[in-house]
Amino acid sequence: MASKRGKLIVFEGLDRSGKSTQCERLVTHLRHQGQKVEHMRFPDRTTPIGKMISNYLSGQTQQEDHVIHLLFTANRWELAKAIESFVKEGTTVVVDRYYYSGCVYTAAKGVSGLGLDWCRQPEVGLPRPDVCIFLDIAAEEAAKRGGYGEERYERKEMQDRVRELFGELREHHDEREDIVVIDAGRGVEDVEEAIQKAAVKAWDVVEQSGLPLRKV
Ligand code: 2DT
Ligand code: MG
Repeated sequence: MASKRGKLIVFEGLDRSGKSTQCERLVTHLRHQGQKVEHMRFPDRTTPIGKMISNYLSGQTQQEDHVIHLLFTANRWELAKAIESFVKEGTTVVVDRYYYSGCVYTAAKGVSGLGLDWCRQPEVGLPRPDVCIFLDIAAEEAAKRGGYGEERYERKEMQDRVRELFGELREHHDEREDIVVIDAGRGVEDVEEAIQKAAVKAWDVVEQSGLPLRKV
């Protein structure tokens, strides 16, 4: 019998929506169940491209808007093969942010010609998540959780626009984005429970259908 493949699970949401906390909790939960799990995050600031992105986000360097968009995308492409290999060998990959952030954060800048559709093109062909868990919270609520940091994009107006665009991505491209919305304005345990349910559901679909890992 062919061994079961791993799953690709992505977390998305605004800054301070609880992504990192919930990613860690899900990883721990799955490992306790005896599953092999790899935890990744984008941007992955450890690669040479990731370092350029990190310097841009901290304000140390400037980048033209198309250029930084493509660097974020390239940062995913550098790890695409690794993700595919993990999934193939039976390891589940849990990812903190992915191409959805890539599309909406660039589009939220409002630069002419840099809409959601343009932004999504260079992502086409990346490993496609089995489920994207979107932690939904209003920007005001998120800001109450210790406030925003110093990085580029961590401003209320930008966050409001990002949330609207996540909504557009879901509504207009429902069938290709695999997004499940979770109300993240609740307590940590309630959110965690909702996430586990969503993960199990996506899981069952993959197991029962024998669906291979697809491409964006
Ligand atoms: P973190 O705060 O999660 O480190 O993210 N971003 C992220 C983009 O603009 N494009 C992308 O492709 C990704 C993955 C979101 C740092 C910031 O980078 C933004 C917040
Ligand atoms: Mg941040």
